[in-house]
Amino acid sequence: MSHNDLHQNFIGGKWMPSVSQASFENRNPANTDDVIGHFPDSQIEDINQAVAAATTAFHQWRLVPAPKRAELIFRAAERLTDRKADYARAMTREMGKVLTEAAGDVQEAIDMSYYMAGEGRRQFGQTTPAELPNKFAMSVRQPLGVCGLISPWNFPMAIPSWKIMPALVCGNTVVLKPAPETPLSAAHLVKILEDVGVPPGVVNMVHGGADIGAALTRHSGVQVISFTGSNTTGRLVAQACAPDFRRCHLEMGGKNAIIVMDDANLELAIDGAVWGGFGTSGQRCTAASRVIVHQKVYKAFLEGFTERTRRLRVGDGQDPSVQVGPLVRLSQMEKVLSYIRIGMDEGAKRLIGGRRLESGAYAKGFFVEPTIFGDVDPNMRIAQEEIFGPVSAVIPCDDLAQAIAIANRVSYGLSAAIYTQDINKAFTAMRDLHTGIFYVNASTIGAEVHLPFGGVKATGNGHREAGQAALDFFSEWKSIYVDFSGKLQRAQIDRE
Ligand code: UN1
Repeated sequence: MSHNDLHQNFIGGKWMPSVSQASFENRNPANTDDVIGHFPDSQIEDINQAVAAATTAFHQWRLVPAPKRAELIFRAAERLTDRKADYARAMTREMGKVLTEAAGDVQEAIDMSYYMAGEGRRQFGQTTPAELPNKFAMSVRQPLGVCGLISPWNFPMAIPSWKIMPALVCGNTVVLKPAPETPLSAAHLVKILEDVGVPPGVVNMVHGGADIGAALTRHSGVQVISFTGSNTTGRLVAQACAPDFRRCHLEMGGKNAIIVMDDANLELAIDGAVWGGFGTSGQRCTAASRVIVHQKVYKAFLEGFTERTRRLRVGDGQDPSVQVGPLVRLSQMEKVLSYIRIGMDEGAKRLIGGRRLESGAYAKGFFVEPTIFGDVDPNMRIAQEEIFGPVSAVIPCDDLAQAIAIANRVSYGLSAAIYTQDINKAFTAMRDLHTGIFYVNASTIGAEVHLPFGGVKATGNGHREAGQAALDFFSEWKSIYVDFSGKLQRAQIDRE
């Protein structure tokens, strides 16, 4: 292993190995012979050190004026912009998503950084008349302390930025535990924050697996946890935070539906189903894994959808002509292939795809053909469970009411879309779909950073990230009363 291959944790402003001295490999999912580097396989002691550093740094950082904190974030946005192309290439190599999408992921981090830099001068509270004379009332945002941030592999730089930037601008310090599949992209973001002068201990990063993520969630020095990942892990995070009432944000699965009505612009709907279903190889929480199609256009839609999918180029995302990259790791590919078998066993009609690609250039990667199932019954497992791969389940419907009922009959509620030319149908669906995000004549993916991101039901626990909602999550309100009457005034009691 060459020295350059060996990456480190970032604790208290220093790059250092794990106390364990152990490391794990990061390999390219398009070609597993390609070793990207070795990252610390950290232990609880590393987490303890990072939390201690973040706790110390908090005493000063919380007193830095928010506009000054924001200036550092602004500079981070500028540097990310300068290095966007390099970071995108590195991300494609470790995560697999195609280059244009990796660049989009970096762009999302840039957008979030500029947005939160602006929020440095906009942490508005309320000022309001008090009910008693010569008394003043206002509310201010206060930081919470040390934030434990656990980020997934599917948006390796964007999602860490969604968590870090609002946490910092509000005056918190952070310990980031990035997904072990994509540690390099997280390290790039953290390095930028170091380079622009974020003080030591304000941002810390500890690499490793689920065990140290769990240690972070249990640490009594961590005031708040923000987690994006699976429902199984999310439940453990909530349980770890419950005993001492720590605030936790959970962003978990989705089973997002596109509804295609009989008056839809069918070409546009097909574009949306292809992009939403197979973009990022279906590895988005927001992926369109179900398409509910009015029976009047069902046949035409399926023909067009299948035809367009047949033309998708699968391969190494570093090749600019490729549209669908590999899955992130072996177990993810096996999970997707097992769902494809489940779909066939359940009697869904496989219209295209369904196999692993493993010959020639595909031999060393985790490639699965974009797969469409038709005539899917809404109760089938492939229509109910999150697959997180390039598998689309097409379900016929008779009318809007039935489409909405089918769309809602899943345990998740992240994103949904409708394709229609009828404004009445669009607004009815907008009102009645149980999701946190909704699109009209656009696919289920592509949320922008200045709006709240998150979902209802088993997708989340009522919090949102991004948008102004992120400030609400990463700060605590303090209501302040200043009595300048010079005498005892009793609220609710002194009425004259
Ligand atoms: C995710 O899949 O976890 O809306 C995030 C989108 C992206 C973010 C997805 N902007 O598809």
